[in-house]
Amino acid sequence: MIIKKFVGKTEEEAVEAARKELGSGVVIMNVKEVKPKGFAALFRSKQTEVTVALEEEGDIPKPVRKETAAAEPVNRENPPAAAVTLAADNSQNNIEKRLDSLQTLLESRFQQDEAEKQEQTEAAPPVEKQEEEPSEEELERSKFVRLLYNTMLENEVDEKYANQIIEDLEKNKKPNMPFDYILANVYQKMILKFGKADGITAAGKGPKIVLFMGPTGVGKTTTIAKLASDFTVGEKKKVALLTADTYRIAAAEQLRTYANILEAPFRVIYTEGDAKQAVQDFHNFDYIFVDTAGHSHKNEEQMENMQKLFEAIKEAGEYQTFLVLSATTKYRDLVRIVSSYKEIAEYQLIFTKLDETSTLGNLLNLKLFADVPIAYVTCGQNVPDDIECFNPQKTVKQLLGGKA
Ligand SMILES: Nc1nc2c(ncn2[C@@H]2O[C@H](COP(=O)(O)OP(=O)(O)O)[C@@H](O)[C@H]2O)c(=O)[nH]1
Ligand SMILES: [Mg+2]
Repeated sequence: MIIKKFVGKTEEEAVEAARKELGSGVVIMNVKEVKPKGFAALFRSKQTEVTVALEEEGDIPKPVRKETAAAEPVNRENPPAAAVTLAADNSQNNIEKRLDSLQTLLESRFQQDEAEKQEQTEAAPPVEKQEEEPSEEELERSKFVRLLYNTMLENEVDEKYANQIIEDLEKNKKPNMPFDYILANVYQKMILKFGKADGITAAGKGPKIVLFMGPTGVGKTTTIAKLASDFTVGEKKKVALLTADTYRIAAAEQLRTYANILEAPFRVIYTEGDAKQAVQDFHNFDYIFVDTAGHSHKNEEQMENMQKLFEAIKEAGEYQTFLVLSATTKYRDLVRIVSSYKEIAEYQLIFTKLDETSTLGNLLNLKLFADVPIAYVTCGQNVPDDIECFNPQKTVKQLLGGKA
């Protein structure tokens, strides 16, 4: 694995520089703002430093790469999105920095576990020594891997996926693998597994119709309000809001209230004809967000109605679909929900209520089970603030025991 830092005026600029040099297969490991130090701080504004990794055959950095790295010119005065190559001999140090406090945190937990075990063994009778015992270092290493595995399980990553990640690691295992390298490897694999979502994108021509579906009470309407606010106030786009949730009067009123605040047009759609008409009427808008009734995925009639509505909208224009799920729902139920909605349309995921759970394993489980990317996450009831684009780096850190 190659790990390198790139600095640019913006995150995009730094990532672009990384892609240019290492190709599109790079995985973003960490993003942080860097302030120039000392005298330079007077003349240079803040920059963004992106740490990327690229997996290679054979993996562990070879001395050859160290030479190449050292030979690379680095303009220290003014690095223009420049690659600051990390020499292999101090990589341990750098990975530590890269994963912020994660490494330190894991190590302290590791030592804590060790101390507890020590107490237990002191009380236990001595075990007979076996021949060909693995070295002390190797034992420590497998304990470290075990700790990563257990941390994933504690965060409710499904055993099947946690096993896959560890098996992947074992395949690339080399003797004397440093702890940091193991950690970076697992971290990178998990980020890769999450992949990248497009989120809501602009239409080629005409409005982009964005449909939101999902079970009752997960936060569809609230999420639509957050996104609509972001697009109208933040990006100055024209957004129309429609609701097909005619099961509860209060549901339509809830979206109408948000529409009024945002000064966005609002309409209730009862039939497929209404949906087509609305798309025509708002043809000069940038986006049309459509709220739907949350109903049980077990109710076939309701699912059929939803399917008909979606068919009508698909014919009416360019569209995207999002399935809204709550991070607090049980894994088994989530599995059933994602499967039943797959019959209606292809979708990206939005996870709500991250603030109401301390374990995010379901995000990874569902991504891998449904093989669909996560676009947004919400973490509170406040409109419009409590929503963000899904950040795999942040989530993976949490899944490996880092702070939220
Ligand atoms: N804690 C928390 N509550 C949320 C979040 N998103 C929505 N809610 C709340 O969940 C409840 C149901 O939301 P609503 O948007 O009406 O859900 P819908 O039935 O799917 O449209 C409301 O009380 C929302 O304020 C979130 O990210 N965190
Ligand atoms: Mg609703």
